[in-house]
This record gives sequence, C-alpha cells and structure tokens, in this order.
Amino acid sequence: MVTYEPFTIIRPTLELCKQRANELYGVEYEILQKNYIERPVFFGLFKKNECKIIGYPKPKPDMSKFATKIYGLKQKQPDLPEASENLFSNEKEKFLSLAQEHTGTDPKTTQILAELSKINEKIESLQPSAAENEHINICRINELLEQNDFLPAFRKKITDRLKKEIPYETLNNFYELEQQTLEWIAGEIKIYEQERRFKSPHIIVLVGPTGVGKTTTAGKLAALYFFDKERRFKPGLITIDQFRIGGVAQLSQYAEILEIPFATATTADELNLKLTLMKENADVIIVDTIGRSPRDSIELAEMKEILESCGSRAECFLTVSAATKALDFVSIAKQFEIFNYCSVIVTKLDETMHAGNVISVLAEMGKSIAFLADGQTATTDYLKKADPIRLLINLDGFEVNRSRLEKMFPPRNLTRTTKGV
Ligand SMILES: Nc1nc2c(ncn2[C@@H]2O[C@H](COP(=O)(O)OP(=O)(O)OP(=O)(O)O)[C@@H](O)[C@H]2O)c(=O)[nH]1
Ligand SMILES: [Mg+2]
Repeated sequence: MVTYEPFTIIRPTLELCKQRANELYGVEYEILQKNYIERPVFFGLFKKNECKIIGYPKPKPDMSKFATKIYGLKQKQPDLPEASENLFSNEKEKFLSLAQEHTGTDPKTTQILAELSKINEKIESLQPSAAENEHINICRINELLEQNDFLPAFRKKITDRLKKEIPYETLNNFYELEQQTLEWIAGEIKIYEQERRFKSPHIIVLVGPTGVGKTTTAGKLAALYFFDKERRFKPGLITIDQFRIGGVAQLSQYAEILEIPFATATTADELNLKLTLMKENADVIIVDTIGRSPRDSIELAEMKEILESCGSRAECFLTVSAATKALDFVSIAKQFEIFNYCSVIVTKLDETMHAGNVISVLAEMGKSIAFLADGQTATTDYLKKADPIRLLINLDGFEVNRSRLEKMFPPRNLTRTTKGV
C-alpha cells in the first residue's frame, strides 16, 4: 500500500542517502529537503559531516488507464514501475500530440493533461543531474568558489582536480578538501617580482579605470620607495590628470609632505620635458594617469600616445579595485592591454570579502599581481607586496589554515613601520 508518511535518511553523502531511499522506495519518492549536518561520534569527541534528506514515497499513477479511457489507445501501456523512463517519455509525446487536437474542446481533458504534465515534471526532476552525482563535499567547495566570484572555468579546474587527485576516503573530510583547494588556489597566483636594482631613473606608470585608487596608490608607492631602508630611493611624482577636480592637489600634497619633486603634464611633449627635468632629482618617477573607462577605446588610445614619452623601459601597472566583478575585471584587463602593463595592483581589498574574481581572472589571463592596497590613506601600511595568503584570507567562507599555507607560500610582506603621506 502506498503511504505518504515522510522519511528521513542520514548517510555520509547524498549519493548514499539516495541509494538507501532507492532500496526502500524504488524511484518513486520525492526529496523535500536536503542539508548537511554535523553529528557527534565517538562519545561526542569528534564531529562527522553527514547528509540528511527528508522525503516521501509517491503514489504510482496508472497512465494506461488515462490513455485508454480518453483517447481509446488500444495498446496496453506498460505499468510505470517496469517501464523505462524513455518509454514513458515516448508515450507522453504521443499523448500530448493527440491532446493538442482535443484541447479546448473538453475541460476535463485539459485538466487531466495539466495533471499529467505535473507528473512528468516531477519524474524529470527525479533524474539525477551531473551536479547531484558529485560528492557532496565537492559540491560544497564548488559553492564556496562560486560565492567568491571565481570564474566558471577556474571552478571547473579545481573540482576536476578534486575528483581526479583526491582519494575517495579523503573526499569525506571536508576540512582537508578545503585546505587542498586553498593550496591549489594559491598555486595559481602569480606574483610579480620587481627588480630591486633599477636603472636610474626608473619610471612607473599607473593606469586603470576611474576611481579605483590610482592617485592614492601613486602616493603609497612614493612613500614605500621613500621609506625603503635598504635602498635610499628618491621618488618623484608626475600626473597627466589635470581634469579631475582636486586630483592635482591630492598628488602634490603627497609630494609636499615627503618633500619630493612633483610635476604635471598634459601632452606627450610636456611629459617628455617634465621627465627629463625630474631625472635630476629623482631615481623612481611615478606617473599618475587619467581614470578611463575601459569601453572608451579612443580615450585609451589618446592616453597611450601621451605615455609613449615614458619609453619602453617604463613599468606600467594596471590598477583595479578588488570589488570589481569577475566579468568586468576580464574586460578591463583586456581593454587596458594596449598599455602593455607588466602586472596588476589590486586596490580596496579592505572593501570586499571576495578575492575569487582577482585570482581567477589573473590566472586565466596569465597575469601576475604586484601590490595589494587595502586602505584609504597613502601610508605604507596600506600597500603591500602581493602575497597569496593575503588574498586567501579574503576568501569568504573558507577556513584558512594559515600556518600550513605559510609553509608552502612563505609570507612576502615587506611592510615596515607605518609611514606615510
Ligand atoms: N577603502 C579603500 N579606499 C581606497 C583605496 N585606495 C583608494 N581609495 C579611495 O578611493 C577613492 C578614489 O581614490 P583615487 O586615488 O582618487 O582614485 P583614482 O583612480 O585616482 O580616481 P580617478 O583619478 O578619478 O580616476 C578615494 O576616496 C580613496 O581614498 C583602498 O585601497 N581602500
Ligand atoms: Mg586620480
């Protein structure tokens, strides 16, 4: 006898829960709820992650009865439990095409067809999707990656590796899977190695979209070089942005506090001249540029022409906010390629709890990361050499075992005592 009594099954994985439900009810059941629970085991000393499903067994509709009664289909339809799903769907197609001729004439027919369509939807939803066949912990890792705005191709790469490289027993250990995933993510982060010995004068150019923090970062970089204990750099600042209200004042103020040279330029010739003049007093010249929309290729090309004066030895950094969505990040990274940037500076890391966008876009484009900025003021405290672990701790929902990761990816942070402008 068919019963609607709900059932609860707890097993280590969703697959095992379904296996048990199949043993009990065949395919005729519906899962109402599935979630993951922690169960105390071994006198409550340990916790085990398990999957719990709540469902109910479904009654079996006699499809042949409907068919013969309404349309006079002579052939006896096989009983649903023995019929293959294909057979059912063939019959459904036949049934619906016949129904099209009758619809609208008989309200009873329309009602029965609506019921049949509902039954069909339920049966289709019972067919396991590729995602449902995955181990539950791989699904959880995938969800975490998605939550952190990792690009789909990156997520697939990680989950494929988990499936291929992790032994089945370890898949049940979510913490271990999480740490392994973090190690692989860290391994995908390419760090830019800046030359310690510059040929003087060294020119650094910051390009990027509007409002990402280029001017602030130019000030932070100037402070970073100024306070470098190993090498006593003499930084200088130039801006080609005279359009943004307050932009020139902002940068000249940084220069004034550090007592370093400052200049403005609007054309290629003027920039050439200012660079030549500044070479006398500065060995690292940081050039701040105009914030440009990545969609405006004409403006980008005009700015490129001005920046030609910096010469081919100049180090150009694309500056992007960490809060940029992954797909926007891709288009920015591509559009600014005309500047031939050597690496990326990521700003406003303090404003987001995601880092998957940054990590996966740069990995996909084969680009490195040079600096991470995480504060509004131009102090050395808020600009760090890029470090995989700093990005990993910005991942939402991941439990980062820092000491374990530091063994593989030693910290690179060269932050000194807080100094700034
Ligand atoms: N939270 C946070 N704010 C930042 C960071 N860097 C810059 N900002 C802030 O972002 C705002 C814009 O900074 P700017 O340096 O003027 O940005 P920009 O890219 O030069 O802007 P445009 O010249 O208009 O293109 C300012 O309020 C900065 O204080 C950072 O790392 N974290
Ligand atoms: Mg600016």
